[in-house]
Amino acid sequence: MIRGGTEIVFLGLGTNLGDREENLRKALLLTGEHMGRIIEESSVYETEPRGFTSRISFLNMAVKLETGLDPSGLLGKALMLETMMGRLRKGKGYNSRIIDIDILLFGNRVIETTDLIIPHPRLHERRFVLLPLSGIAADIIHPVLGKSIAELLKECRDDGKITEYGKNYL
Ligand code: PH2
Ligand code: MG
Ligand code: MG
Repeated sequence: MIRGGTEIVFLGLGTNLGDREENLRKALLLTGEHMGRIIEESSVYETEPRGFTSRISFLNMAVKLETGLDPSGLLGKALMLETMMGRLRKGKGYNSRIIDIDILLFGNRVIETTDLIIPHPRLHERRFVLLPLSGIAADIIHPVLGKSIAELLKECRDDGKITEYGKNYL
């Protein structure tokens, strides 16, 4: 617990292996059980893989969460849930994955440790993060860049293909 209080956190979820819809459903369930209370879910988007090559596109979404955990506790849970769902981490660089759970924003905190950087260091460069996030956090100000998520989306140069896959998806 952080000084007995709770914080609002935004998570990014991504999957491009196996039954992608089922993976998101399961991740949402586990997130609600282990990480905090889910307040809002974004639409789901189908997105072209960025930063590595794969024939299988991603499903990406963002989640608004209220948590009593501190950032390193929350990261520990995210990694635990990824492992519980069968994610294997291998080699360097990006690989296809059953589930990726990223902490995008943690209140307006700025954190830089060896294990954890918040806000997520590539958040503003990735349309597959900004587009879902803008649906539930358009007016939230990025605590380092000093711009809203909506502004960052407008300025984002990422031209990866994205289509809306489903609303109210659960
Ligand atoms: N995640 C990555 C690397 N590339 N591309 C898409 N479309 N969606 C992702 O979630 C994603 C990615 C690293 O976490
Ligand atoms: Mg990621
Ligand atoms: Mg990750």
